[in-house]
Amino acid sequence: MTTGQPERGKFITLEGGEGAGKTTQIKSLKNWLNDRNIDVLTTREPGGSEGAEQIRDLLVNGDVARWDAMTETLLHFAARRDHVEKVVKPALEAGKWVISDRFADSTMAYQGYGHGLGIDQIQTIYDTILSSFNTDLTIILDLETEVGLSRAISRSGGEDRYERMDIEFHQRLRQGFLEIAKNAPDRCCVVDAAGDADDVFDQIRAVVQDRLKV
Ligand code: Z5A
Repeated sequence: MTTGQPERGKFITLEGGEGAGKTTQIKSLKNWLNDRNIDVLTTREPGGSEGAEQIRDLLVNGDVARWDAMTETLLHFAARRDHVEKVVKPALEAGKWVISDRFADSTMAYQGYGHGLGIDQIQTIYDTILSSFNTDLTIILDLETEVGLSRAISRSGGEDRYERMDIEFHQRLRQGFLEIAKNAPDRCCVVDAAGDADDVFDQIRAVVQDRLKV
């Protein structure tokens, strides 16, 4: 007997430092999944829902020091709660696969490691806001900090609030992402993002095939 409910979709996130190539790779991954008859919603954080996009504006613009680490973390989680409840969960329940450009591992890396708030505080907030909800697969694009920053700045002109943070901050968050992957090997996979876009996509496709049995 069938219940008529579609099978829940998969939630994939791409993570990494500035200019790691997430946006570029998400386009290729969506096309590749569509070719396999998988319906895909692409989204991003901070943002992805109307309210979260408004909060994004507070986070990516303005003075580098405008928020302390805890306030910044709470703004990211407020945006995330709205995004998950209004966009991500309904799409997954409708059977779509959702690919998000950044998710909660960015908060752990940027605010937890980068700003030094620490793993335990971020995890406690995560558990309160999202309970057991998590990604099915998180791909972390790893790249030399300087290379990523120069890619990002050549595209955006260095206007973004986070791009203007100092190099040590960006180095801490790179190490943070590598530690996150080490602590959650079933959910996360690190991909070397130094090669050209096709080379990076070949690695991502292999991970998705292996982990999600596409
Ligand atoms: N943030 C946070 O602190 N806490 C959180 O919880 C969350 C986020 C969710 C959002 O900015 C900021 O919020 C983010 C962290 C913080 N920091 N910043 N900045 P965003 O979403 O606007 O920016 P981003 O996520 O860092 O994206 P990005 O800089 O646009 O990078 P990307 O999406 O990873 O890369 P891309 O756009 O695909 O590529 C960048 C350039 O490199 C572009 O010109 C490409 O053509 C080029 N590119 C891409 N791939 C390659 C390869 N393989 N070789 C050479 N060139 C390449």
